[in-house]
Amino acid sequence: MNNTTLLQLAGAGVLLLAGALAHADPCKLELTSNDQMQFNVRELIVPTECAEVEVTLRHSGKLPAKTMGHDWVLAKDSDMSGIITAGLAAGASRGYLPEHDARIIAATPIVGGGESATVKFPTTALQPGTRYAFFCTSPGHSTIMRGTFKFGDNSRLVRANEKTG
Ligand SMILES: [Cu+2]
Repeated sequence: MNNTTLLQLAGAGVLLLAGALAHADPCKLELTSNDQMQFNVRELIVPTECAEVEVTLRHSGKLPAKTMGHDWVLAKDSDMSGIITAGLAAGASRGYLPEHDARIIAATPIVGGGESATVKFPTTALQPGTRYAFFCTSPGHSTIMRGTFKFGDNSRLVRANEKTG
C-alpha cells in the first residue's frame, strides 16, 4: 500500500462520516427553546417513511420552569386553540395540559432552563397533507411559540428542519 492509497482511504473515511451526519435519522427531531420565549424552528417535517417519531425539546435558557417553562405539544392546527384554553384551565400543577385529551397527538412535559424532554409517538395518528401545529401551552407563550408540523412533503425536508438560530 503506497501513500496515495492511504490518503485516498483517509479521504473516504471523512466522506463517510460527513454522509452519516448529513443523513441523521429524519424520524428523530430536535428543537430548542429559550428564555426569550422562542422555539428555534418554525416548521418541522417528518417523512412518511417514519413509523415512529421522536421529538426532543431542549431549553437552552437559565430561567426555571416556574417562570419560563416550555413544552412541545402536537395537534391538528384546528385543535390548537381549544387545547391551549383547556391547558390554561388545567393549570400549572398539570403542566398546562388537559388530561386524557384525544386532540393531543403528542406532548412533552414542561422543561425549564438547562433541561430537556423527549416524546415518542407512532405516526398512525398522522395523515399526509393535514396541517398540524406544534406549540407551547405555558400561559401566553403560544402567540410566539408555535409552528407548523407536516407529515410528508419530503422535498422541503432538509430546508425546513434547519435551525433558524
Ligand atoms: Cu413556552
